[in-house]
Amino acid sequence: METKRTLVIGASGQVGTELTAALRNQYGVDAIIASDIHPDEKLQKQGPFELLNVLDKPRLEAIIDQYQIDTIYHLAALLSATGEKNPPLAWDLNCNGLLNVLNVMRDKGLKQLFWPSTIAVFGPHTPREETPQFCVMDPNTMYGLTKLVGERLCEYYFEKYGVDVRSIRYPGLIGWKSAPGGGTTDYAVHIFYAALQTGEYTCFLSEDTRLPMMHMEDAIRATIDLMHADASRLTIRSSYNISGCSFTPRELSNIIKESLPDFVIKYEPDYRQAIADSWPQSIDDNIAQNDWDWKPKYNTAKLTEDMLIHIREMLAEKA
Ligand code: AKB
Repeated sequence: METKRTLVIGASGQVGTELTAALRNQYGVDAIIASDIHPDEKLQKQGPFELLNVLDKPRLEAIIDQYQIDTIYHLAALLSATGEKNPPLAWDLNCNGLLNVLNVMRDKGLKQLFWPSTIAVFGPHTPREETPQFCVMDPNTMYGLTKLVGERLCEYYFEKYGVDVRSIRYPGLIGWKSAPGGGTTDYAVHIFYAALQTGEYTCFLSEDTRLPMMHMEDAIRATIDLMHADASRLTIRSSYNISGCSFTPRELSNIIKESLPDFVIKYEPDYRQAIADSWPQSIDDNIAQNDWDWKPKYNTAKLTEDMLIHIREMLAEKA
């Protein structure tokens, strides 16, 4: 029997770095082909790595043929803040990149695709608390609207062509192993480094901006569990709501202050405030709980403790 392998597109990003490592632990290094638009020395040393711009369909097809790929995790995207700086690129990468992957999945008969959506698919007329799976969706960022288009494409390719695509609406993701980039929720990672390194942080969102968040370990587990879930139980082929915890910058900084009493936070909201104000504050994930037994492990206090422990260790090792 031929060995089939998995391709991670966007493997150097915040999710890609941790997901690639988790998949390699589970399936072995050679079974997971990492790819990214930029060279990545660390990933290149760890195992198979290919340079790939997902907009280059012939190159995508060549990699799939070369490694006998049957499963793809397609993570490459422009996020909310960078998407507002370059809307045409966000459209091109997020929509045409996904279309390339979906067409290749269909035409080559590949087995499974994971593609992440986001809480940014919701908008100002969405119910903001305990946002349900199905409700008004009127995203007003280029990122949000490309992800909503993506969700509809995923469901269409599942219904029409039988592509086994699975997806999660990630909230803000918080981890210490990889850096976020270009998101509105990134403050919730930067704040920990600042608290430990300088003892002060200037937040680009206002103190009472409540957003749904999740520890990266929960997000990676959710992703892999959804890919392993029995297809007959899955009722959503657009993208699943999932919930971790929700907090405001003030609440997070108060928990940090319990460990670092001298920590000082200031607030200077910028253009990202309007983006955050259009998003939910908390998420109802009942369908994910029922369909594939989703349950988060981290609440805000546990997440804070874990971030402080690991970032303190990392900084000490570098010193
Ligand atoms: C962002 O802030 O853009 C992302 C997201 C919520 O999808 N972290």
